[in-house]
Amino acid sequence: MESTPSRNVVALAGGVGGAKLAQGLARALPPGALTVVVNTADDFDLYGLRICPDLDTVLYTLGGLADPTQGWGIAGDTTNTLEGIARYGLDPWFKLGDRDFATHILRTERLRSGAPLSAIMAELAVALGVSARVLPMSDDPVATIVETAEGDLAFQDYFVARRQQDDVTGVRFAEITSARPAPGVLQALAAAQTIVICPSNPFVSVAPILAVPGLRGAFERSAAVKIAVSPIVGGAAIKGPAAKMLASLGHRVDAAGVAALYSGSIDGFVLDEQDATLASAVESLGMAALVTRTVMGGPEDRARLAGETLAWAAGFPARAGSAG
Ligand code: FO1
Repeated sequence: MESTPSRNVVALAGGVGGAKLAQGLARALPPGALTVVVNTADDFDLYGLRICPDLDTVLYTLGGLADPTQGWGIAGDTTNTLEGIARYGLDPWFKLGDRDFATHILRTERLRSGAPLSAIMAELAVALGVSARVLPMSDDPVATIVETAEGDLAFQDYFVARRQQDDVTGVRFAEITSARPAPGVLQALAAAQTIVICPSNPFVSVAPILAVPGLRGAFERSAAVKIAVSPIVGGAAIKGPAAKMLASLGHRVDAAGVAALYSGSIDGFVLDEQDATLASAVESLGMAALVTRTVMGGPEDRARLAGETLAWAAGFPARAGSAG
């Protein structure tokens, strides 16, 4: 895929859709141009280990290791450890593969020795041959709490154990007020010519990133052209509970409903060709609309969407103070 003129690009990502577009951006851009800022509010502790699903999904996808069917975990991984855990009578509800366990074991050991999460992820990225910069939104632990009629649920309890069946009445982020942006995040936003909000869940993947104190301000002050890619196609989420959350939280359940959440913060919104008739509704929110194929297949297709998005962004007028 041909490199685009954009030099510094920041992607805000969480979940499988975010990882896929991040991979496309990494392929479409020259080496060193991409920084991916990843949601860490899904992180949790299990079996004494620190699990960082979104960071690992981005890392494995960029490293070409991700399971192509699930989008998370490592392709071809075995489950001997979980089977061993099940023999002790525990329900292995969160599917951790054996090789994936290695990541959690080493990360946890390094965290206990006092290393910050951002430094650990940089080490893992080098080991996996990932050249894009993958930054956690924060080195400080933050936890998404999903508010439902059944009460407050820890994120992975809602997402995996209860299969996203509960109606979500609210979302909040525990410990967010004391979280600081990870080293490099604010600088990357300030230096970016383009910021891409990946097709990630706006409530539980993108919102926690922007809720880290100082991060939304840096995003809004950045002279970068800001583009979001819709995670909703034909009124349904490509993966996960985004559509159900839009409905239960009182928003319109389509790509324009997502665009409205970003209204006032972004310059452009990319929506799928199935949703072409929504382009004028998106434009009436005060942003430009690009209609293209957003449902991503393999790595080439991800690079195609990334290339189209970057080329479109490069055509927006430069802002005052822009480094680009
Ligand atoms: N998602 C599931 O739906 N079921 C799982 O058992 C599961 C295990 C898992 C293990 C490691 C990992 O990095 C991700 C995993 N995910 C699983 C995905 C994860 O829960 C979600 O993608 C994110 O937290 C949502 O952004």
